[in-house]
Amino acid sequence: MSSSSSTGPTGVAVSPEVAAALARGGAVVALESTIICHGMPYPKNLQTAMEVEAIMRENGAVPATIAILDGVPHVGLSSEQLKGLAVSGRQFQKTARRDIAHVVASGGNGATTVSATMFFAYKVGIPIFVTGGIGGVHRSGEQTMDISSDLTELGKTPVTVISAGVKSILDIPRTLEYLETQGVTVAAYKTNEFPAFFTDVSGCKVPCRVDSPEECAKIIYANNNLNLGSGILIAVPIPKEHAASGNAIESAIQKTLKEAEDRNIIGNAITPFMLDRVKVLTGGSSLEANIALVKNNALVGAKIAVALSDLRQ
Ligand code: PSU
Ligand code: MN
Repeated sequence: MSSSSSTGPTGVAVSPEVAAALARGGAVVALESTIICHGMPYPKNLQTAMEVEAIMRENGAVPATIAILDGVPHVGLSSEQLKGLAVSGRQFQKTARRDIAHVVASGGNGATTVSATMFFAYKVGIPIFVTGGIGGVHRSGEQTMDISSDLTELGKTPVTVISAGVKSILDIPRTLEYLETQGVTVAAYKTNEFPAFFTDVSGCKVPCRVDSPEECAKIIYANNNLNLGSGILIAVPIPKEHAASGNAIESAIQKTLKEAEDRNIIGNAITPFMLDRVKVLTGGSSLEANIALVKNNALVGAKIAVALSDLRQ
C-alpha cells in the first residue's frame, strides 16, 4: 500500500491534508484503526470510517486516521488506504504501544489501538483523538493483571481521548480507580455519571462534568499550558435513542465471559472476541449502537477540536 505522504525525520508519514492543517493551527482529530480492523466487520467498518471522517470535515476538523502500512506509521489515510485497511481486517496486526517497534521493524501492517494511536498523535502534534470505547481493567483484572495499556498511555501522553466510556465487559469501577492513579483527568460530557458504552449508566460518578465543547477546550488548554504531561478522557454518553437495552447486553456479556473462560481466550484476543460474540448474541444491535456512538463522538470531538484551535489563535 503506497502513499503520497512524505515520511519526515520521525519516520512517520503525515498526509498532505493533515500536515497543512497542523501547520496553520487548524482543528485536527486523530482516529484509531483497531476499531476498523478488529472492532467491526466489513463493509460496515469502511462505511463507518468514511462517515466518521465526513462528519469531522462537515464540522470543520481534519480527520487523521492512524495505522502502520508496510512498516511505516501513517497519520491521515487516503480513501484507498482506508479501504485497504477495512478489507484486510484481521490481517492487520492489532498494535498497542508494546507492538509498535516490532511491526515497524518487520515491515508489517498494524491496526493501532488507543495506546498506539495516542503515541503517534502526540508525536505529530495532534491534541485530540476520537474513538468508540477505550480498553480498561478487565473483570478479574486484580488476579490476571489484564489492564489495557490504554490506561497507562493516558497517564503519560498529553492527548485528549473522546470515547463513550468503557464497556461493561470491563470492570468499570477499577478502571476509574486506575485512571485516578495514573493522574488522568476524567470528564463526562453533559452528565454526572461515567457512561458504559452501550448505555449511559454505570453507577459510577465522574470527578468532573463538562457541558460544552468550549469547556472541554479550556481544560485541554490548561493541561497543555501547565505541561501536566498526562492525558484527558472525555466520556460522551451514547445518544439516548441508540442506547441498547442494558439487560440484553449484560446477559450477552455474561455468556461471552463464560465462553472466553471455557475456551481459554486471554490477553489481547479477549477484547475482539468479546466484541464479536456480544454482537452475535444481541442479533447485531450492539454493532448498530457501536456505530451510532462513534459517529456522535466524532461530532463532539470535531467541535472540541475547533474550540481548541480558536482558543489557541
Ligand atoms: N473497545 C471497543 N472497541 C474497540 C476496542 C475497545 O469498544 O475496538 C479496541 C481499542 O483499539 C482499544 C483496544 O484500544 O481494543 C483495547 O484492547 P486491549 O483490551 O487488548 O488493551
Ligand atoms: Mn489486555
